[in-house]
Amino acid sequence: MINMELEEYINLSQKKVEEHLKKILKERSPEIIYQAMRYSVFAGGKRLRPLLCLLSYQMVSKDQMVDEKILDIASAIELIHTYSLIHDDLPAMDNDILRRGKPTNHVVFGEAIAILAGDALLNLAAEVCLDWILSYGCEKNLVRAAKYLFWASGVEGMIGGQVIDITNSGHNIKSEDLLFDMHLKKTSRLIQASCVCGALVAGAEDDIISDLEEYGKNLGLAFQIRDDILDVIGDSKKVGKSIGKDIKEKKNTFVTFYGLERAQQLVEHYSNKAIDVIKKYDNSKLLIELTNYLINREK
Ligand code: GRG
Repeated sequence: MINMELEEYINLSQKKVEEHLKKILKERSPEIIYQAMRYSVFAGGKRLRPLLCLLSYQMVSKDQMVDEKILDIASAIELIHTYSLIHDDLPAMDNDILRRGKPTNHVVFGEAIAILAGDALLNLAAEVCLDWILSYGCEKNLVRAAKYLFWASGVEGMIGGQVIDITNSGHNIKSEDLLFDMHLKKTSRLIQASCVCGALVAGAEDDIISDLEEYGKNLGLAFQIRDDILDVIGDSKKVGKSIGKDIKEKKNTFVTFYGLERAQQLVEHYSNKAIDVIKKYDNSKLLIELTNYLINREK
């Protein structure tokens, strides 16, 4: 069950992010590349990372409205997330034909255009961030936010996590540290960056930024573990995934490492850790509700 206030906030923020992404991604020429970029950006993603960015901003600024100042970086995060999914689905990586219940980018546009569409989204994210920084007179916190975002998406983050994943698929990871390192980089980093960017744009002090960073890191783990569980128990509900695919292909997931029961305990452990670090803040109610909603999701 989703709380009414959270549902309203999710609807409002999704609408704002959607409008902003449409402005950023107007169709130009060459048509095919804009079509490929728009196809995946508007394919029905949850917009979780922009939402976390907006809610973290709101926790610090106590501003109930969606401020224009946060929308550029929130949208840039979604562009980076989308690029990572397009590339992750490619034949050279996961070789998936469905994402969010629809044919993947390379199935529709061909491999070369899908690679370029991913690259173009990453470039566009950088351009959006730089224009944003310039339009606010190079405020230091905005520069810090953009730097954090690109650090989190790079080799110390998402790309590094993907490398660990690819180089270990086909055999079981034996080390708990490596399993966590992989998921902290691949999944948590961009989620924690969403929270840190929100806090930075709201002008938070360093201790609040660290708390939101810790929140995002633990939420990212809980979210990934729940995702791994849903891949096993929720296949009929989880759109666009084939049954037990990760297990068949010997992907290293929290479920293959720990089994279902322990994995579910870990979801609770890391979501509690996430909540514990932000519950002292007056305005953290919606972030806490979102955490509970995400870890109980069925798809
Ligand atoms: C190719 C550089 C590169 C990285 C790929 C993010 C990623 C790394 C791979 C995607 C596959 C995967 C299972 C990632 C774990 C994180 C995750 C559960 C992503 C899906 O995020 P959602 O559920 O997606 O927010 P939607 O569809 O709602 O946008």
